[in-house]
Amino acid sequence: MGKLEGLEAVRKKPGMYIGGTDERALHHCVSEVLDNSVDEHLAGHCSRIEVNIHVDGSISIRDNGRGIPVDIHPQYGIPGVEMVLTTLHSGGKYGQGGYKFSGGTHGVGAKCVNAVSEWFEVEVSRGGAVHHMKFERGKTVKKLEVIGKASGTGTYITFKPDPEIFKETTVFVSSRIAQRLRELAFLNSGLEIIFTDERPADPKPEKYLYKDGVSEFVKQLNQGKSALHPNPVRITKETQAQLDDKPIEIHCEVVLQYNDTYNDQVLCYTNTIHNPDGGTHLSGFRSALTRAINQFSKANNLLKDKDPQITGDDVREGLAAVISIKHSDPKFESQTKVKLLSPEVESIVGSSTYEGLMMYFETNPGIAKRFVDKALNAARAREAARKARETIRKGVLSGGSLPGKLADCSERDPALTELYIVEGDSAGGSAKQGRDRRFQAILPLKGKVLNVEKARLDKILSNDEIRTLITAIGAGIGEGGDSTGGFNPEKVRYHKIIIMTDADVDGSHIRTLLLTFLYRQMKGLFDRGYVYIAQPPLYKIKRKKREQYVDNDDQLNRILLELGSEDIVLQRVSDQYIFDPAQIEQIVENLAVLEKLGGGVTRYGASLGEYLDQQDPATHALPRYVARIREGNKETHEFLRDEHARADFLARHHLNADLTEQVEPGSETPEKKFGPVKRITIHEIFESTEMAKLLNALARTGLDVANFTTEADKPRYTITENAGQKSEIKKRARQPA
Ligand code: 0RA
Repeated sequence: MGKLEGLEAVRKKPGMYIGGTDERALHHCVSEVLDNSVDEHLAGHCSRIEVNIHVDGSISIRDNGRGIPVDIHPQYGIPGVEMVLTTLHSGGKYGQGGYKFSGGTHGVGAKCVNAVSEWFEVEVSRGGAVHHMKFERGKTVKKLEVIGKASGTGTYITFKPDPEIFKETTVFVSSRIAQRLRELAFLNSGLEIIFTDERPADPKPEKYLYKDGVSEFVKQLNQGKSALHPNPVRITKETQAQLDDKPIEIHCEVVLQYNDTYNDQVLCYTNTIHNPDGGTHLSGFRSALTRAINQFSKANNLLKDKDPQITGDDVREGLAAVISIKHSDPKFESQTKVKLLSPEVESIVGSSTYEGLMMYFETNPGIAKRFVDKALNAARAREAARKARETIRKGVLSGGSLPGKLADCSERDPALTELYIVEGDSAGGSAKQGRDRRFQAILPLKGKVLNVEKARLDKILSNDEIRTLITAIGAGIGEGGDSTGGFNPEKVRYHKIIIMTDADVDGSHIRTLLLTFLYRQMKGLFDRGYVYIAQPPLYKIKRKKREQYVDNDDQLNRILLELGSEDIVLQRVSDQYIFDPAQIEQIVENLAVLEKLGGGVTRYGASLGEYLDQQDPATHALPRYVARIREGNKETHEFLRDEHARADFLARHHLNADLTEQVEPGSETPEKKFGPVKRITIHEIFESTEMAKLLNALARTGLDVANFTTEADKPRYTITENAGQKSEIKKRARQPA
């Protein structure tokens, strides 16, 4: 019997397994679990994925795939799901899940996430039963157990990232997750993805489902721009090949549509993983596109003698495209999969793109001619831009004078200096007054900066504001580095370039335009981390002599709490104990968080007060589930301590364990024919762990929330404000149901 390696290694070196401990890595965890569900879809077994962010910051991913195997592994004697989630033993029986295409992380992903989770819960519906397991920091705390009957199959995973690992943040960013889910829905046509962020007061589920997948993706890339032709061109091909005597399978899908801008946007994916640095699929596509357009223009005599040669850059102007390949054994440059290396892909994507395009051109010659015209236009403009850039470079680099509007600093070492780009002359004036002229330079820009997405380089370079900016930064523009006259980061005159626009809509527009320009023409600034955005404080709080600037709402709340508890005396009646201001602050803050988490209970119509009364005096745990029973307009609730209580409840009511809403069998029997049916839903209160922790923290500060309801008439605490007004607290205020 082989030895199984545990997950300690993942906790010790999270960087090696999940790529770090920052916000990116945090979201990467969601992708890892998600990828497994998507693999199930790619294998033809899953049509729906649901993702929910809960109020306590945990997240659930539910799919209707086959479910992780639960049978006992013959060699290791533990259930498949436990192997899959707790041991680094990859390959073998459950290693690849029998997938033809997979992100390649399969079998490593979910277990790493388990390792870095404060808790991790899995429910597998398989073979007619719902199985449950729970882990904490990668260790099994509840063995696999059947907790009810299943109506179908699937996997339901919930985890809460461990703050001991993710020290920077454990807060999921909704937009980030939504974007990835949307992307996945585009890349997997027919896969339905439902996303709900339950943290806002009124959560709204979002549904992503695209019948035409990648084509809809490209149409979306072109949203807000005018397309050169109504329908995207779509090319697909499925190939079998031999690689080192092993059969491999490659599917490729290429979709493109031109728009009226001058930039290109080509997104590359391998097995639904984004490859931001492209690779062999991208290079195959690019050369095929150039070849096809040149071939068509030659065959139809569309080039005049004085016309320049059409290059790859020219055919990419205004191009929106998505390349999505599925590969049974892809090779990437690194663990992060930013670039595809598999050499065989280049010719496969290249030849299918070329053949597909030539066929399309044959049947749509009018559109093909538009492609050629667009490319020719670009070629002519390229010439003009080259000349304009040359002039600028001469101005900037041959000691040309700095723009008059720039209030430069005296320090000459770029590492020590800052350039503030401000909006308009008036802001420029006050910035000049407030600056330290030794190392802070000010550049006021007038009005709207040109939208560089909508203009060609020659036009961009004729704009005064842009020229001023280029000269002030002093390092040229464009690709290719110094030798070819491109942007040279070594020549940048300030290592902090700070965009300081007004805090209004115009300001944010100008900031976007500036960032776009810098990104398009001086990308090296971003690679080196030289670009900053100044964020003025949101509020100023004044009280008596104190004055303070506040950056965000969290900070504002904290300060308001502090100020609010300053002149208050809170006294416990039983022993006359007087809480100190820091304690009051702590109590108020804990109560505020408790109320927020309480949304996880009240959203199901149950009362938070009654829920908190259920705290187990011995273990301090709060119930994990609530059953909501509705019969006509009558509604009752039953709190269920754990999955056993839930299993009992389900058995008592003859219900399945994996359906969200069901009618109690028998409640619609002939005898009761005319009465209303009993609809029952069971909800997991993911916030229970956090709420129990808060109750304990409150108890430690001396505020015993648990036994509030006894001796209801006697005051337990008194509050005296500085004005001498006294109030009494008897019972905990009830949350309206
Ligand atoms: C191992 C083997 C099989 C499926 C899975 C894992 C699996 C993992 C996850 C994670 C989230 N959702 C999932 N769905 C499936 C193959 C199962 C079979 O052959 O029946």
